[in-house]
Amino acid sequence: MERTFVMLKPDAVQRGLVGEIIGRFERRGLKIVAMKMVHITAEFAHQHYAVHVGKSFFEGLIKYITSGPVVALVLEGTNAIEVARATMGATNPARAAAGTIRADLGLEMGRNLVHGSDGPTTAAFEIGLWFSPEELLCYPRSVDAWIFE
Ligand code: DAT
Ligand code: MG
Repeated sequence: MERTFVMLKPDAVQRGLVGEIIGRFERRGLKIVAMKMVHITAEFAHQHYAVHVGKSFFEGLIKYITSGPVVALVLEGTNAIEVARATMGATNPARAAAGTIRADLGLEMGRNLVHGSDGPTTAAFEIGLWFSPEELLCYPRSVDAWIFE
């Protein structure tokens, strides 16, 4: 069982797509183990996107991600990191496969609706940055036996 960090970016909130996007992760079987709505500061955004400091798109990315509230989630399930990224689609919505969140709901790289951790190290860092241990809830679902073999 694996955990990943997912964020619904300000465009997802503004466009009323929160339910649609979370629903896609839920329907895949991923379990929500933490969730909150936050309007992050530029300082916090710099921490979250520290790996992209100095890149040409960095300032625009910080402006976008701090432009309104976001919804932060921790999702749990088999191969959660890979599965969440596959559900989101490629970074550029123009190249994302049909059926993914970014392809079905977006058009441009700078308005690509969602973020998902890209590996186990990133997931551990991002979950720790966004949530305290008490905010991560451990609970069984009655359907788990029909989702996890
Ligand atoms: P991802 O969000 O798919 O993990 P990333 O970590 O490489 O992609 O980049 C973080 C975000 O920055 C991405 O969601 C959109 C933006 N971004 C990345 N590369 C970009 C580029 N070349 N031009 C504009 N925005 C870019
Ligand atoms: Mg990334």
